[in-house]
Amino acid sequence: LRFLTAGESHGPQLTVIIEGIPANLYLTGEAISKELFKRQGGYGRGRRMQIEKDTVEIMSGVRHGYTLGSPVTLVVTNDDHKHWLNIMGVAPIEESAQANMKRVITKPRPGHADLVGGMKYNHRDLRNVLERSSARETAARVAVGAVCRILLDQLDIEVISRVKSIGGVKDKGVYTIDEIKAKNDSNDVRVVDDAVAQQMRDCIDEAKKAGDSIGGEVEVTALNVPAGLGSYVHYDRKLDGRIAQSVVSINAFKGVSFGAGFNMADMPGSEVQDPIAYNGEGYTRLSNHLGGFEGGMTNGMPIVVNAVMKPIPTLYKPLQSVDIETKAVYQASIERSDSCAVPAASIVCEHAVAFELTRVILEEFQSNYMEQLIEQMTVYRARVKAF
Ligand code: EPS
Repeated sequence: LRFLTAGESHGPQLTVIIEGIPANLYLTGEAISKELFKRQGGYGRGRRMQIEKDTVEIMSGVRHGYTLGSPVTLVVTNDDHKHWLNIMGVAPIEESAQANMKRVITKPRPGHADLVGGMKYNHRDLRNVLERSSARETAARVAVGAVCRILLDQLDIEVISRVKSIGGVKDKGVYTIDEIKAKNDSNDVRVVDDAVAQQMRDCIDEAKKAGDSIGGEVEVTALNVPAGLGSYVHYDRKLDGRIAQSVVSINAFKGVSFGAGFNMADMPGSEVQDPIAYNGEGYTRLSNHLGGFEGGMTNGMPIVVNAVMKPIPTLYKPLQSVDIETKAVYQASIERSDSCAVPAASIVCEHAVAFELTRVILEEFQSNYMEQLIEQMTVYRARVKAF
């Protein structure tokens, strides 16, 4: 399974090609769009999300509702593009027109890809960098993950997410899977505890008033994943490593951990390792500090991924930078931004994990068509249970 995304933030559309989805998976644009809609929401998003109504059009690989086994092409239109027709035009422009080109960016934002991207690709207009480095691309990643979630659903594997902290306000509760499932979509910060949710909204309001932005921590859980996905035999087959790469590649994500994560540094080994037990349903662990991984392989327990998002670098509050034309120091000021995108980012993270799980499953099982994959998975699950 592999995918490519293309598209600039204010260009006409985002395009995704996914190659490797088995034939005979029931797939509709509406089901994918449902996930995109979740990503658009969340308290603290800026005005751009009021312009966009992200919906997916399937352009290839599906006939009469079922995948063909051929590449699936998805398109998400950028509704905002109509305001950027000249600025983001594809056709060459006259030199005289270039001089009048609006919204040329020569002032890089600290923390964004602007300056280094300009150096690397020799762009004097930093818009050429930020149009692609924008988190708009995460809509395409969610579209890919949504297809994967629909496939995983056929294998009774579920991926859920929640927000654990925003701007230092933490939901410290320890919840069962059912509690998380019942509550994670019930409020606009995607937090289980409603009282904490209100404190988070207040914190986002304060940041917005101060022209600042805030980050946070999200948790993704994958349920009913069979033991033995990934491998201990080589570094690039360790599934936790692959998930970590995928998660940290999401815009503004700076850290990832599994299960008890960084707390493990302070715990004795006897408290960290999860004791093994056997019940009629197969092998289990008496705790899940390791977040579902042993030796880079799934161990059959829920996969628990924690991830940290830094505050968005586009700030209303001035921060020092340097104009690349004049080299003069200036205080940046910006027109439009999200003050907090952590709730939306939890959706992106969930879909990044769904993609990596699907990818490894399609590597490990014969999967030309869904019936074959389901059959293979059923046999494998029975074998692992009886081991
Ligand atoms: C983003 C800036 C804002 C966000 C955007 C990411 O967009 P704009 O530059 O148009 O104001 O809304 O996020 C999305 C478009 C999205 O779909 O999430 C940035 O600079 O990264």
